[in-house]
This record gives sequence, structure tokens and C-alpha cells, in this order.
Amino acid sequence: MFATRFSVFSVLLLAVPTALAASATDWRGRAIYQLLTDRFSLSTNQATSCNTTQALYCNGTWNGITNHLDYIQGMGFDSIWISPIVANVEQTTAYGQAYHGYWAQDITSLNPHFGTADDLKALSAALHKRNMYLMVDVVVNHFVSTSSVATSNNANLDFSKLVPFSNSSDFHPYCLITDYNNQTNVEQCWLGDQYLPLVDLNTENPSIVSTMNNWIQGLVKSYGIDGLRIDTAKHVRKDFWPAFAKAAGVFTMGEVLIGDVGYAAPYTEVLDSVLDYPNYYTLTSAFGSQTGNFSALINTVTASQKSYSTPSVVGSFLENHDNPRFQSITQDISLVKNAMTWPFIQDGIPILYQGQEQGFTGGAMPGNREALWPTGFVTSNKPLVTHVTTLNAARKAAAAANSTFLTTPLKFIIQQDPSLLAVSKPPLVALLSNLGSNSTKSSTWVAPGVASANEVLVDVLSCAVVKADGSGGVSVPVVNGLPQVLIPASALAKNGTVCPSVATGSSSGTSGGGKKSGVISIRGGLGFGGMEDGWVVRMLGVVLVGFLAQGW
Ligand code: ABC
Ligand code: CA
Repeated sequence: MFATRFSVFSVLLLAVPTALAASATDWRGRAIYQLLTDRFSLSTNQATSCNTTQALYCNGTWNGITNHLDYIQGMGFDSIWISPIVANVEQTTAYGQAYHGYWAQDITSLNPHFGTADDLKALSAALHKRNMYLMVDVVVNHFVSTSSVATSNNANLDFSKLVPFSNSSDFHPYCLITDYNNQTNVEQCWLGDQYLPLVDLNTENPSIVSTMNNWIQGLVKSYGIDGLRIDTAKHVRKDFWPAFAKAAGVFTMGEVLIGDVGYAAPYTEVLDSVLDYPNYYTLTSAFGSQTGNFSALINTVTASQKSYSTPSVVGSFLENHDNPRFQSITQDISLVKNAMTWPFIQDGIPILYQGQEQGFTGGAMPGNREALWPTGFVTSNKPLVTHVTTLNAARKAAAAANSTFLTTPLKFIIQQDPSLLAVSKPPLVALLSNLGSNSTKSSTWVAPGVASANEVLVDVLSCAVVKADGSGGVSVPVVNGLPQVLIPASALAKNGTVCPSVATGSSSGTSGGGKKSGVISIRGGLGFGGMEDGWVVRMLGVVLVGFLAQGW
């Protein structure tokens, strides 16, 4: 009797939809590892090579990701962003195959190259077991027709294989985007070109709108998705998004590819957040050379702090799959380390694109879409793996030490030397520069009032100790152009992984950001607000349902 009840109950447990309905608040303290499903890990035989130039499938899979979550979590990331999951065109087009997943043909089926529905569910479950989140890339704006012949109107395209919209009238009439200053043109004309037009969905049609909203609701539930990266968000009218986001019921981050904060900001009103492209451009140029300009970076941050609805949840990144990697601009290790530090000390959610930690140098797409598996997922003797692991741990330690760390806007501390940048985000102080590793100039960051009087701080990147003066100021000489990230010694745990020999913090709690920061911890039992607690409450709910169903 008990055995029967127990097995039925177990089945119920397994059938739990793993969606946690994660909100922007749930995501705020997280760090995202962006991976391209086709290029992260094969299911087996990691010896196979992948030629990016050919732009063909290289056969990475969801199972491959599931098998390498230790690699991602070991660096301190507690969420992943994966490529679009739906079925794409199978043809080899003028621009290769749809290995990136952005050329949808049937949004009601999964991309068979990446695995089965069970594989994707297993990935989602494996992530949730580690208290990690799953962000899925989704495309509303366009599909790709099976026949990509050069055309001057959409009558030449074959719509019959597009699911669930198989009539030409489901799409805007053919016109390629020609004027980025004309928003109607941006929204209703087509991306791509005559060799591969991206068939633009008629997102003004109410029945299409409701189909898309139902679709996203089902997708999120079926695969336990915790957040969405929304492709081409600026190519769909803004007032489409609130109902779509509501139907999804999870955190949404829109891709609005633009350098202008004024253009991007309104999208933070209709979605939870955007990828912080304006910051990406000024970040890249600030640290891309010794002559980079910090004032442009300061200006974009200041503008976005004023105009983004919630600056603490925008996506902060240095690299992605659409732009040349930072190391294709410079390989000066000090500049690279400074630039990489930025997204982790900035106000938003840090995002690291796969391969950056391994020092990949690919240029414009498709060169920047290198497969990761040839590295063997090795982390030892990889300076940038160490760098990013420390940065994640430092951010977690700062958040654990000060409950307002994540929501306090960073402040710039003006430096006399134009090659230096100092940022305060209590309890963290970031000291950055673009002097480069060969500079012989002697420079010193001067940051008054950033700590308590005589407080002992630690540069987590070198474990050097810095003592604040009687007014809480620090004065720190630059060494080899390297960045420094200062955290109070008391915020680092003596038995943690970050500079334990100089840490003075107690051994309990999460400070010190140990490697297992993603492991579920039930803080103080069933408290309120934390994602971990929500997860426990849901599990208990399931237990209850299981018992009730059995008439207990
Ligand atoms: C393929 C080939 C390319 C070839 C292209 C025609 O076709 O790979 O070599 O040049 C997917 C694939 C791509 C593929 C495209 C098109 O589809 O990944 O490999 O390119 O078939 C998203 C995704 C991206 C994805 C798509 C399409 C959209 O992240 O991976 O691409 O689903 C526009 C969109 C943006 C899109 C991007 C690729 O194109 O807005 O959503 N990304 C200006 C415009 C932007 C425009 C950008 C690039 O140019 O304003 O809207 O992005 O065309 C700043 C300015 C910006 C300016 C930038 C360049 O400079 O402020 O305005 O952006 O300073
Ligand atoms: Ca559109």
C-alpha cells in the first residue's frame, strides 16, 4: 500500500513543472553565462573540430550543456542563456546553416539538432537542481522562409512550411529595412537582405498577437524556463511587449541593438530589462586601447542610471555572438582584465559570453562563434577563468555583506589622471585603468570616503591588503595597469575561496563566494523573498498535492 502511494507520489514529484516564475528581483543577484547551444558542448567525442567560417552546424546539444554545468557553475555563474530552441530552416542558405537558431520555421517544434524535448527538460531540471536559472532566447519578429531566392516581393517566398503562420498575409509586405531613423520602417520592414530575407511577422494582427502570447506561455511552462532573452525587440512595436511578457510570466531582457540610451530606455518600460548596448560600446572603446575615453563611458552610465526603469537588472556585457570579441581589438592582458571586470562591478546583471574566459579572439561574426569543446573545458592555468571566478565571488560577497549593494547605483570618483577610473558601490570599490600592461607611468587612484575610517580592504584580484585612512579614503598605486577590486576584509570569509589568508569575516554565510555559491541553501528555513524559499514552498506544495491525491 505504502509502496503504491510512494510510487505515485514519486511520479507526481517528477512531473512537477520546473518553472519557478522567476522575476526581475529573483534575477538581480545572478550572473549569466551566455552560450551558443551548437557551439558549447557535443554530447560525446569532444575531439571533433568546428570551422566557424563555414557557418554550418557543429553539433553541440542540450545534453552537452547538461554534462558541463560544473564548468559553468564552478566559475560562479548561476544561470545560462541558451540559443533559440525552436525548429529552424534546414537548408544551407547564402549565410550557411541555422546553427545559431535565429531562423525559425516552426515555433511549435524543437530544433532537432539540439536534442529532444526530454533532453531540454533534463537540462532545465539539472539547472534547477543546482539552483541555476535557464534563460532562453526567443524570436518574435521574424521567421525564415524555406525558399530564400532573391525576391522583390513576398509572393516569391514559400510560406507553406512556416508554422503556425503559413499565409503570406500573416507577414508584413516585403520591404527591407532601409531607414533606421524611421521606426515604422524598423518595425514593419524586414531584416536580412535579398539573399536571406527575414520574413517579418505581422505583430499588429490581434489573432497573431494572441497566438504568440499563448505560444510563449506554453513554452515557458513546458520547459521550465526562468527568463527570456528577446531577440530583435526594437523591430516589434513597443506596445506588443507587455502582454507577451505577462503571458511568459518570467523575467524578460530585450535585445535593443543601439548605442543611444535615449532610444533603449523606453524598452525598459515594456520589458523588465534590455541588454545594455549603449554601455557595451563605450566600455569597448574605453578599454580597447591606451587612448580610450572614460568620459563617454561615464556619460552613458550616468544617462542610463537616470533613464532605465531598473538599472540593476539590465544585462551588462563585454562580448556576445554578434560582435567582434574584445581580444580581437586588444590582447593586452591588463586592458582585457580591466574591461572584463566592468560588467561585474556595474549596476546590472553580468553576462559573460562563452569562450571569453578561455581567451578566445574571434572577430566579426561568424568568426566570434568558436566552439568551446576544443578547450577540453580545462580551467587550470587559465588566467581569465580565475579572473571571472574571482569577480563572481567578489560580487556575491559584496551582496552578502550589504543588502543594498545590488540596488545602489554606482558612483564615479573623479580622478585627476584621465587613464584612471574609480567606482564606488558600497561595500565595493573598483579601481580601473587603461594604462595597459607596459605603461611605465606612475599613477595612483585616489578615492576619498569610500570605506569606514581605517577599514582594512582587500584587492580580491591580487589579495593585497589596502588600509583606508582615518576618513575612509584610499590611495592606491597602479601596478602593471591591472584592475583592483576592493572589498572589506570583513566581507570575505576566512574559510572562503577569495583571499582566505587575509579575510577576517566569519566562516558562516555566503561571504567569500565559495565555488558552490549556486547550491541550494535554505537560509533560516522558510523565510520570505528568496528564490530558494520559493522553491522549497513549491516542493512542499507538491508534497501536499501528492498526499491529498492519495486521500491522506
Ligand atoms: C547573417 C550573417 C552575417 C551577414 C548577415 C546579413 O546574415 O552571419 O555575416 O552579414 C542571425 C544570425 C546571424 C545572421 C542574421 C541574419 O541572423 O545570428 O548570423 O547574419 O540572417 C539579433 C541576434 C542575431 C541574429 C538576429 C536575427 C538578430 O542577436 O544573432 O542574427 O534573428 C540588427 C538587429 C539586431 C540583430 C542584428 C544582427 O541586426 O537590430 O536585433 N541581432 C545597427 C542597427 C541595428 C542592427 C545593427 C547590425 O546595425 O541599428 O538594429 O542590428 O546590422 C551603433 C549604433 C547602432 C548600430 C551599431 C552597428 O552601431 O548605435 O544603431 O546598429 O553605434
Ligand atoms: Ca518587425
